[in-house]
Amino acid sequence: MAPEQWVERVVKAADGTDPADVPAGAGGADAPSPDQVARGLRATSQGADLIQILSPEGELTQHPDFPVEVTAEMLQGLYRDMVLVRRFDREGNSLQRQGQLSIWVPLLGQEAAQIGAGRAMRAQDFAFPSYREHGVAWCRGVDPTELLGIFRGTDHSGWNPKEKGFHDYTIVIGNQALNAAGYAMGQVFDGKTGDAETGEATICFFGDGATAQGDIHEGMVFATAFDSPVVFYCQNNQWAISEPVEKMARLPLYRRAEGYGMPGFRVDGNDVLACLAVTRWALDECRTGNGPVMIEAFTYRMDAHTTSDDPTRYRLADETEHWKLLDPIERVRVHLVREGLADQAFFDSVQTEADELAHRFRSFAVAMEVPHVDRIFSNVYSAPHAAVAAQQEEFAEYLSGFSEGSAGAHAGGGH
Ligand SMILES: Cc1ncc(C[n+]2csc(CCOP(=O)(O)OP(=O)(O)O)c2C)c(N)n1
Ligand SMILES: [Mg+2]
Repeated sequence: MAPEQWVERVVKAADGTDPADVPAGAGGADAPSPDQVARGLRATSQGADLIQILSPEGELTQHPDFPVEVTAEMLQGLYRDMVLVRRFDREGNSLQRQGQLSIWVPLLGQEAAQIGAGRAMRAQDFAFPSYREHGVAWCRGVDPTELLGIFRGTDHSGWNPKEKGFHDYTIVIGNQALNAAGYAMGQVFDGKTGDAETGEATICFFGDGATAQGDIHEGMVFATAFDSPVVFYCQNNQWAISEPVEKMARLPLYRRAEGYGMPGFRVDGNDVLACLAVTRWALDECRTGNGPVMIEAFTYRMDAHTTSDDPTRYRLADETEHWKLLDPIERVRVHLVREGLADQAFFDSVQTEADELAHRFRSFAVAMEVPHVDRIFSNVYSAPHAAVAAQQEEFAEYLSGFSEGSAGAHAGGGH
């Protein structure tokens, strides 16, 4: 079938009309062009299938399929989480600009998507992040200062993944889907699922761009084949560096779930309550043995991809301005104020706490010491290895070629 015919068929079918009943060429003068249809099919708009509980105006409505008990204390907690996470995220950006970090990966705009999912997890669950999940790290009890080693270039990690139920950051796009699928298969083999209270679940975080990677496909195939307890949580922030999601996906990403044989949902990624309710449901499905599940959190990356990126080169400011009106923190604040669930003293105390956290984050960063150059070779294998020893020797020789002083114990820094 020629592409134009296929497109025409889809338009008719979307109308509810049986394509067989439509005479060829009966589109009429108002019929959209093939190009318009292709654009309309793509994954850009929020769509009627978006699950939302707290609107951008701060109005709360329960969703029939994902009821969630909402208390003032809970909303205050989620607000505090998001404000604190945003505050140290902004500090990370500033530290990089001032030469204290090699790079920073901002989460601005994705606070609700991350805090909602992070707070839905139970202690026994395990998360596999990409590199932007500072909000999930926060929920897992990773101190923000523990994130700094990777971005200052002094460490490969900074926390104990096993202790936190939070894996190391993964820079290789999509790779964590394989780790997550494998880990979740292990949970099945070890009989860790089945109990609604004590059962374990895994959650895998990845971006819209990552869905184009083979690793995500393979992870989903294995997870469904082994009925594994893994939630595939895609933060569709609509950009993969400079590549817009509509270039690589014709349909909303969550609809791919059906092809693998698992349920898929599209949640308003700027609505912390919706993210919490849907992820909690999905994790519970997994822990009781009904996994896997896919969630697409539809959100927006409000800052650059990383501090190495300049988004003004490829997207218009009015797009970002539009998304500012959908700010994930503001809608919670508006709701708290309007419903009288928090007073000014509460907001002031969160602000003070945020400033203190930023100060602690900054002080920690600037005081970090450059590790001894030998450290890069020390954790490759648990036992000495001839190849690593040879590389270490070669590197030492290379460094000794520099002038006195620069090849000393602290060479290799340079922020
Ligand atoms: C296998 C692989 N290919 C390419 C890259 C370079 N890269 C880094 S981030 C990125 C875009 C990822 O976009 P998305 O999955 O939407 O996540 P986001 O950064 O938006 O959170 C790419 C292509 C990489 N890190 N790994
Ligand atoms: Mg993206």
